[in-house]
Amino acid sequence: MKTFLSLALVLLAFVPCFADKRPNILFIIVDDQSPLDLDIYRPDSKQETPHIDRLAAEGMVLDAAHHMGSFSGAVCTPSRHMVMCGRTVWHLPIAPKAMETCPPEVIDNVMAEVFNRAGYDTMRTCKRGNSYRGANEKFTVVHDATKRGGTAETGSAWHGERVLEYLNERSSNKDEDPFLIYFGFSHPHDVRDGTPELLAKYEATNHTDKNSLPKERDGQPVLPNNWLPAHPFHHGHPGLRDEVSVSGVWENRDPATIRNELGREYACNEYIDIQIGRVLAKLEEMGELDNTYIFYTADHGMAIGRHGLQGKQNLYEHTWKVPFVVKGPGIKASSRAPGNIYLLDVLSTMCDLTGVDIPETSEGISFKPVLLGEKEVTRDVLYGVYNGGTKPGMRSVKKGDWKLIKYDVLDGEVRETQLFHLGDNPDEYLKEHHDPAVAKLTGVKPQPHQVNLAGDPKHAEKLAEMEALLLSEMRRLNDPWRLWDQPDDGLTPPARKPKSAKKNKPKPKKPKA
Ligand SMILES: [Ca+2]
Ligand SMILES: [Ca+2]
Repeated sequence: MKTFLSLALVLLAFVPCFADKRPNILFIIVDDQSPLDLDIYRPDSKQETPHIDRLAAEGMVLDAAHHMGSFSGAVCTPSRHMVMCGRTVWHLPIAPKAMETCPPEVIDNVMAEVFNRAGYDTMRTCKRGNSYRGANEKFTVVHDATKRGGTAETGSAWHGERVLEYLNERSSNKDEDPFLIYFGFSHPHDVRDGTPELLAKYEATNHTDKNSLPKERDGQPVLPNNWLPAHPFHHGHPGLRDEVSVSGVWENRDPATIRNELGREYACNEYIDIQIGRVLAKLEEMGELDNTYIFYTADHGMAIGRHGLQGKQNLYEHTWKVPFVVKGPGIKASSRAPGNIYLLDVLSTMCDLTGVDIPETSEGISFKPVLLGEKEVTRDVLYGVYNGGTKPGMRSVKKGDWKLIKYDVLDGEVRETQLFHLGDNPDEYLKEHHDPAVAKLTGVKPQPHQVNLAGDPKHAEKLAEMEALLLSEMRRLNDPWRLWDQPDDGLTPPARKPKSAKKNKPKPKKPKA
């Protein structure tokens, strides 16, 4: 009897009272979406996403959320690793020098593992591939499949259904544990096959004929204001899939192709938004909506015609930045802050918001103080890299309104420096945007000062300051490369792995007997 009583007392001590029920987390991540497609970042966008707008109206929009970059053409892969483990780009378990820069215990401290240990129920649905498989498998319930079709079963509704199923099951089981749901989508990554109704709304077609151009129609999204018919110099990754072989775009950058492709993207975005709406309605019905932190983001941005580029392998704002919205307890409605965050800060922030210990392997900085309105930013300086093509690749650094991008590619053939004042030139206009033929198509005539300022003697001091800042970030973050005009720091860059190394490896000759 005595044992029974003490057991009952122990049990009672662990029954959570409703008042301090721990908050749930719904983490929504889409694949390949520029923040500039969305109304919340570009109010004149034709894009309609009422449920994302609702999250923004009831929560906070971050204006300077970035991914740290990639050493691979598949930018998704490092980006999704950073989300899962909170490590900086060169310290990831798949980084070129991971043996020296990443401890093996990272896998025991990835998002799902941390929250499983903390007593959360964890569930995930997302695309398959170009991801952190070991970390994905840690979710207790996993429904991964790549769904980029134009029907409910083959498109984004499939991911929505998995979350609804999971929530329905929890309701019928009266499961009271807090949950972490990783609600990932496969779209708007190409192929951007929208549903017929939404394609019709944005007047786009699922264009498949490489030998013709799609029709340009009035109701399509307009040409992006920083559109160019071609990038002014080679981006440094010859044969890059996203720039040459995406179905519907290929190497075309003409207005008809770009407007149609944006229409397709918008159709996919709105279909995602509909799924988000269904899940929000379910959470509301369950009485969980107000006790859930809801994150909305993408793994990286996307060019689709901006600066003459199509893919995700560049460091202009349209691609380096990600959309980022958070709604939840304590976050002021319709609030906004720059944040200066990276996707790799998500894990630390989730822990901080829910009172879970931040794992030591996470290098992210919690932006909870930003969400609660106590701070505007978590850091002053942001660093970015694209290094998936020829080496050392592209680097960027941003501080306040100033941003530097450098290109050192194609064995020294391209060595370029761009300096932008983002306050004066947020769309990063180059001199090519001033070409009357371009301005006629975009309807945008940039101001004379809206150019790359790197060659302007008036800004020589600022340029030197930003160059020094970039070098110090590269050193601080263990970037294993240096650019042509930087000291080599005695580094031995990682050995190049030619793309053909795996696929076309010649069969070893049989040793002669
Ligand atoms: Ca992606
Ligand atoms: Ca449970």
